[in-house]
Amino acid sequence: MNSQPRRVENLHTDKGKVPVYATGVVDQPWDDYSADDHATWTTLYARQREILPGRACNEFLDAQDAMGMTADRIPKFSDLNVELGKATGWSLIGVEGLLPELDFFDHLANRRFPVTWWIRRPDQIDYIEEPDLFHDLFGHVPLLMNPMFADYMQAYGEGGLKAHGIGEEALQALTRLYWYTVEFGLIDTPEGLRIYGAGIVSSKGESIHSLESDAPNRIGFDVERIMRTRYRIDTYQKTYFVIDSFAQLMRATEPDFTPIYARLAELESLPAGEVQGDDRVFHRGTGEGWATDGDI
Ligand code: HBI
Ligand code: FE
Repeated sequence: MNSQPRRVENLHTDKGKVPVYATGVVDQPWDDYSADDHATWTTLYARQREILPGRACNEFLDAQDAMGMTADRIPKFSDLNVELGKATGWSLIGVEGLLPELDFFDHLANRRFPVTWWIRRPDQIDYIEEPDLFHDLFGHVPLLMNPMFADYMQAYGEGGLKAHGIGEEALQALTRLYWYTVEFGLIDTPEGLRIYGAGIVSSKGESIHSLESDAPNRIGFDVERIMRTRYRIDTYQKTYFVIDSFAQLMRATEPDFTPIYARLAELESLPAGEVQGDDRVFHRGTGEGWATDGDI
């Protein structure tokens, strides 16, 4: 009987929520999932797949189907690893939850994606503050089937290991890059604006808000602009960055970031919700498409 891994809750202290990091890799205790756990997966999966066609990019939806993810029950990491291994050489490992950056980067650099082994409780079905199995498995894993995105994720991990050696500003810059692409990224496609970020596709409210609300800014992808931009973790995003393709993401990680970090160290960070003069604004309202000068 493998020891049932403990669910590591964030420590709630008088200074607020302090994430408790546990870096161990745990086997997915698939036989121990309760009927409630599978029912939570089914409810969330069906709810998201109800609204994502036409909102999530086709690469996400097609990959999710291709790898055999269904609403029926919580997928087995071992089953998904067969498909992932064939497609891009990635594999899933079970973890307790958030990992210290260095551990996280090392896994990504070696094409291992850490997935939280436990799923939220029924009373948390609409919102949970930390990444659970649904966020990781439903949100992050399908795009690892896409070769270009899979390459970006590994390059991101390698960049993270380098940044860890450089210092805090470099780490902060990379965390913002992850946040505004992997977690909350949008992509411009011939069919229109679509979602690829895991934090959006795993949230019903934000899947609708990110594309259809007039509140947030939608700005053309620019690595330095992203690395300067602060973000909020407790509300819908005030700014989304829009890529033209996954190839654009991959190209962005090719240069050495050291000169960028040096420039950033001289600049103020930017608030999450403001448009800057030279931003490429993706204009909504009068149909989709890049705003022409002056109509920002
Ligand atoms: N740990 N398990 C896990 N999953 C994440 O997505 C994750 C993490 N640790 C750090 C982290 N993400 C972010 O700070 C990245 O920007 C590094
Ligand atoms: Fe995430």
